[in-house]
Amino acid sequence: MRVQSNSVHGGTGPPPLGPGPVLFGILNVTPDSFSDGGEFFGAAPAVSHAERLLDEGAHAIDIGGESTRPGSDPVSPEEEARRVVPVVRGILEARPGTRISVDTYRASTAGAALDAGAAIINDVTALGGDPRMAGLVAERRCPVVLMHMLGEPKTMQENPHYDDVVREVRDYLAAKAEEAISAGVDPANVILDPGIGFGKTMKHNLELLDRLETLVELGFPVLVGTSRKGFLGKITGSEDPKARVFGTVATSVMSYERGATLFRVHDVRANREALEVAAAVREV
Ligand code: HH2
Repeated sequence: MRVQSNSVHGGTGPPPLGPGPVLFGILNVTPDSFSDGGEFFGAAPAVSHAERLLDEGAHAIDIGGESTRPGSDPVSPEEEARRVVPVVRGILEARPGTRISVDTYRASTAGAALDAGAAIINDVTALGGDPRMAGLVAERRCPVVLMHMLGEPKTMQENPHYDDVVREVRDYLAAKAEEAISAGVDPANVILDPGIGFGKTMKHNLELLDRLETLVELGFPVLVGTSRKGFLGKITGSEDPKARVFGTVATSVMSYERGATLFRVHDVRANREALEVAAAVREV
């Protein structure tokens, strides 16, 4: 079977939820992202990489103009929009109808990207980074990813502490979903994300993955972003992020088993094929 195909390439509209797993291909237009910084910096290389991700089977492209790797510094809002908006336009010119998500916590960047044709906002601050963001996504009626993060990227990996990471992340996401809905966001447009690696030790990441059902039970679609992240390298010994594809695939499949339906990945083909197999098994 093919991983779902309906409702995904429409460009705009409701969240890309399929009968099967949905893949967001990662496109970082930054000089400093942890695994691919500088590679797709500039509109032309970024657009051709997006085309490659689509050819590999991505259902949406998630464009980020600011690295959120541990220790990273923010860029100015103007610089972020300058990086992202031409890439949104370029992808839609090359592949009209592509579903584009923009990884930003700034309403100005989000608004400019939506004007250029983006369809989804991926906010790693769960609408907490900019007081205008909730109103914007409510008004534009677009799907929004609400991600959990403890602290901020500059310092988030300095000794993160939880009494019960799964309970605290679940309570945080439930509260953020409620806040978004109170601000006018359609509940059907809310997607939740545990924020793997964002203010979490390896044990925290593993506990969240192991008990992902607890987040799925909140009743919103769950997106998981483990792709090439450091905790995988700690387990397998793969220091080069690009060599962490097998570990990433393992987490995608087990997250799917626990009810996640959206996967933010660099290596689209590997994750797509593994998830197609997992979906076929489920359908037997
Ligand atoms: N992870 C990263 C960035 N954005 N968004 C969501 N919703 N979930 C994630 O897990 C997530 C995210 C970090 O990965 P990457 O984009 O590859 O690196 P960088 O932040 O260095 O650009």
